[in-house]
Amino acid sequence: MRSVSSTQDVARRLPIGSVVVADHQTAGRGRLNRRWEAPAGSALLVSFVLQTNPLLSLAAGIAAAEACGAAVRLKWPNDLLLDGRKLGGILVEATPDKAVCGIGINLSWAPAGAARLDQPREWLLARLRAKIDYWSQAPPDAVIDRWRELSDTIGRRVRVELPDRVVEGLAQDIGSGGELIVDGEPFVAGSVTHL
Ligand code: BT5
Repeated sequence: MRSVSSTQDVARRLPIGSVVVADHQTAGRGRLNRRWEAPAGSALLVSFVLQTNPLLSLAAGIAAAEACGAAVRLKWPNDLLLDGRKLGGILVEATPDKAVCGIGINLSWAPAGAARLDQPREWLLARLRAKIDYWSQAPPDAVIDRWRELSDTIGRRVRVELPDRVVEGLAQDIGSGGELIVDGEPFVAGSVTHL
């Protein structure tokens, strides 16, 4: 599609198995109503309609990192990093009967301080479709193990910002439900900064 409000809004009305790709979004979004910016034609902007799966956000991160190439790492919970800078992001919006998994990856443009991949969109989309098929159905243990391997967060000092407090400590691991464990305490949500 050429221009949509958000590929998430189009995908939400479609059945499981659908894939929506757009050149441009007038209201691309991240988590917590943050904006996702991309000039027309400069990025891969795609939403997959999938079965619900509690580890889908991590599984989609793995799929996107593998599709982009070996240099890409993952920052908990949902950022793709290239050379420590944000290359792309993942937004999972679930209803009881399906999950809409949105992925944005910078190709020919990136905001200041962010990264871009400089690869053709169709090449990346074909690789991503295959990886999403595989990882969205992979066993939970395999998802957690592969996420650990691709992680740039585990082993680092981090700051976790929650609505009511801020925690700093060592990101030790992720748990079996995908939660980030910082100094022994599990976090299921929050914004993480690598220190
Ligand atoms: C994300 O949110 O990283 C998830 C982004 C998902 C975007 C895709 S595009 C296809 C589908 N349709 C949509 O409407 N959304 C999905 P979050 O972790 O909340 O990060 C958002 C923050 O990243 C913003 O507040 C900016 O600081 C930053 N940002 C915005 N655009 C960016 C870009 N192109 N590259 C890097 N960082 C960006």
